[in-house]
Amino acid sequence: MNKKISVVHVPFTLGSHRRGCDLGPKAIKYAGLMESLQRKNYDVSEKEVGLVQVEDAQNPVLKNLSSVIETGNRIAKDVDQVIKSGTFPLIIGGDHSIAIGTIAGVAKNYSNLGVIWVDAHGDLNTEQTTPSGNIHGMPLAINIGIGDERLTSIYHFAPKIKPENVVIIGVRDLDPGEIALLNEKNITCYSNCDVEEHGIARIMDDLQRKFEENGVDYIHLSVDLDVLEPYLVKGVGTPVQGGLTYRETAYLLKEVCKWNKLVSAEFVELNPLLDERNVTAEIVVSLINELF
Ligand code: NNH
Ligand code: MN
Ligand code: MN
Ligand code: MN
Repeated sequence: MNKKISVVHVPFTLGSHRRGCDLGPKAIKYAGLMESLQRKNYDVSEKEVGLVQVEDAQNPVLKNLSSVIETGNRIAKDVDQVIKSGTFPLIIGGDHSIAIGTIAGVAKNYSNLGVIWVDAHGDLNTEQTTPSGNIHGMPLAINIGIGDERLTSIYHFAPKIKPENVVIIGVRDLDPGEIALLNEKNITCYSNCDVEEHGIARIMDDLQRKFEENGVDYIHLSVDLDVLEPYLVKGVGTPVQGGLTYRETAYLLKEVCKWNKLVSAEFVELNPLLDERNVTAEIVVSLINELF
């Protein structure tokens, strides 16, 4: 693993219906992220992406579209630069709509990028299928090139990733349109029940083989904190029962790291306004320490 890490703060919240994800990066910082990485002798720096965050109700099926687009381009540019400087970007959200920008920035550098999407949700909605109009329910669809052209073309190229290089883990709340897209694109998906049935170790072995077969040498990891059991992560806006345990999540992170293919990672959807005594942020810091 690369010894130079840039912690990229992305305090964006307009992709979600609840306000508060903009406080996520500070909460994780105050939970001791920098110190814990420095203790392991990583050369860690920090930067904050300059965001545009102006609420608009113009489009009920693509809420706050202008801010998501402008912010996405800025994230992409910063993440791209971090990678080009030989540094590992560790992106701290922010709601999951920021992944439109992060993956754009990473994929600019790696044409056959693999993505591991760890989430209770599929994030495969479009403006036609969304039940909420919230763009944080759409980033995975957008990254495979499905959805409004103004979103899929962020950072001036599309698609960012191939559906066959995407895997979803821990999912347990899919909307009808998401199920249709999953099937149509034949996206590899392990639900919470699959984790129960096969165990996380076997699933990770299968994934390692899959990426090997697809010739994927570089992987981006996207962790939506709501993948964990709700009692562990109070500070998330859309909790769903039946999530991963801490131990399963830690195993997943450690295993991905062992493959030596990880080029970027993000942790999103922490909403400190919903948390108790910053405990969810402390869990994030522990999880990041499992990864590095
Ligand atoms: N599927 C729902 C929607 O599209 C909820 C998405 N919420 C998330 N996704 N937190 O990870 O609105
Ligand atoms: Mn998500
Ligand atoms: Mn989610
Ligand atoms: Mn193994």
